[in-house]
Amino acid sequence: MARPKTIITCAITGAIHTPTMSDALPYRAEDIAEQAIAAAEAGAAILHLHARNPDDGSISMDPNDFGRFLPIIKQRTDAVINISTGGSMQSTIQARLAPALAASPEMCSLNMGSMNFAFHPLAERYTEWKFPWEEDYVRNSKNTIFRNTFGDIEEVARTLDPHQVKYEHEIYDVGHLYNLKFCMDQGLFRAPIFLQFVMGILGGIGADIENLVFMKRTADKLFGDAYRWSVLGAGAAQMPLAAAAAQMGGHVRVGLEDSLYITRGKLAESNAQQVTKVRRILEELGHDIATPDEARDILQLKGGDRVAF
Ligand code: KMH
Ligand code: ZN
Repeated sequence: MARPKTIITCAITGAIHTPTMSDALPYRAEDIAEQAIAAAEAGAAILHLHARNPDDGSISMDPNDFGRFLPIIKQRTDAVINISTGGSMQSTIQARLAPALAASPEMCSLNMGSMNFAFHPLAERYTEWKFPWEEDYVRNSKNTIFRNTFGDIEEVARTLDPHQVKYEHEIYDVGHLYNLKFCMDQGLFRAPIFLQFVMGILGGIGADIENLVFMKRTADKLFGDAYRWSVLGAGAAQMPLAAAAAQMGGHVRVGLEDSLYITRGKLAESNAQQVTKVRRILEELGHDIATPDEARDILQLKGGDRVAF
């Protein structure tokens, strides 16, 4: 039997890192589009996207800011577009949903539990900041709760139900798998579900292989063959966990949202550089990389012609 192909997702800019931390982090629409297109050309089948304010790189939940890059990416690649509903931790779930509701993409992220989601230790690395919002934003993560109640999750599922979006369920800890199982039993999601094990965020599970095996075993127990899965390791865990995940039969996620580095101590020049690296590692290990259409098939997506951008 042919070995299943490995899907590479690339998360282009996210909502954790700030412009001071890397000149490569894109925040203007044209830069987000260029980096997304280059990541797709390098082998990413799925592009996980956030928008930012073009003037200062702060987080934007404005559907118009997404609208400035989505059509460009669609015209120049066949990649699957995945829109974040994580957004800014201060926003309501309705505001976080608005970009996905406007764009009706093939995929959206959906965070599966409320948690501490902290990156304040990063602030100690910088003495000067490019933009005034950045330092407070990073330091305040010490005291913010990333809210994703059962009510919030249900609101996303019910609002987007007519759009037939496939979710990238963000699983930051083992308990989130049980939250998802409860929601599955309520009939909120269609199989196959797609899990993204997010490992190494301060507030979530640590990024090591024992934990990955535990997460996968728990998912097997709860979902049987009704799920597909991928891993993202935050920071230095990015490439090692991607290699481990692929060997365990999973898919992988890279991108500047999750790590600004290409190797220990060296900033990545672009998202495409990380995609190229992970692709090389996986191909060396004998894995074949999924095209966007193969990813659509594996995840049973509605198709790139059924989006609203
Ligand atoms: N905004 C972060 C707290 C996602 O894309 O869904 C988490 C996040 C994940 O954005
Ligand atoms: Zn994200």
